[in-house]
Amino acid sequence: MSKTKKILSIVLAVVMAFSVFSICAFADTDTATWTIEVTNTDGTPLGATIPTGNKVLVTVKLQTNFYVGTVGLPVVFSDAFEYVDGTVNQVEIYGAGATRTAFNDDFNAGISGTKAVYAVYVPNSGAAGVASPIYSTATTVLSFQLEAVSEATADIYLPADMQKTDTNLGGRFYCGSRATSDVTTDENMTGQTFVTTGATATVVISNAAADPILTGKDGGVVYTGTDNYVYGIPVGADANDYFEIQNGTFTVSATATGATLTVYTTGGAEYATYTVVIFGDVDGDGIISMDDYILTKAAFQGSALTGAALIAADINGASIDGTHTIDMDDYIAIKAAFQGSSITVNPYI
Ligand SMILES: [Ca+2]
Ligand SMILES: [Ca+2]
Repeated sequence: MSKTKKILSIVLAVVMAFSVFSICAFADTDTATWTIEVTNTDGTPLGATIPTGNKVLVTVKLQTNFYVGTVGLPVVFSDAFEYVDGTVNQVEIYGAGATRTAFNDDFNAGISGTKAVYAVYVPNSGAAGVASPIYSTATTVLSFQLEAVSEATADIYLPADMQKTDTNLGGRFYCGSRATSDVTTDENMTGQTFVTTGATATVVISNAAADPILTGKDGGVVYTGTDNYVYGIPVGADANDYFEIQNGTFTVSATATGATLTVYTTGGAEYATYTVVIFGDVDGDGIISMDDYILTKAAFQGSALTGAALIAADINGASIDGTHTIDMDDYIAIKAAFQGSSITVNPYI
């Protein structure tokens, strides 16, 4: 038994103890309203379809007007999704340290074609001064990520038929309500009406893999033209840190002029290559040294530089796709750089 599941077992035992008392004490008719939202992992809206391999963020919200008690929350989803390990965020309903939470990332809801996760929240009634909160606006209780793994029209939902009621005492889906904020008082968990309007989200997953999209960050620039280049990376930095990708992966052979950044699709096929340009590193060894100065000065005096080396030597160029002219200022800047001053990582801004 995993540590997580042991904790879950302990919490569930506490839940059961609560429920035995509450069945006898209350016949409450409070209503608990639940919603599920599914977005991109950065919170932006999903497109009409998502490609396999993409991840989505599932956010479960509770909206009630009562003092919240013990909560049990099974979230069922199509087996076209897989839970992404380590992404769960259980909000501490009663505040830090006053909520005992457990999360089973491999819960079996017994529904064909589905997987499920199960989150439990129990007030730590031993904590002095802890008050049960009133939820009067939609409040996030749970979030986690799922990865789309196969083509499907896939639902993510709270299963209404798993609701705990007086006639379904084994139901896993419940939300306790208390008469007061005192978490040591009995709570009702079985007489509620659960409103799950908006508690089913449907996502269309397509096998047509979306094209990889490489973008720069922290100054990194992606130039796509007749020749593809990436630049804006400081000398000595890790080029991987200056780019990010959607719908694929990338590798960089080195942080050096002439090195190759290769983009792959989610399926692993090579999609595009870019040549790295580090301004001032003309010979492509990843540092700026006397050799770069000599090459640049020679180019000024008539020898030829081409491609990434020419671009890297043109420290004062106007644009990457313009004409690159090597002049005195270029090799003076390179000389100054290896003598200790800094060199521009991007002359075009
Ligand atoms: Ca060099
Ligand atoms: Ca120049």
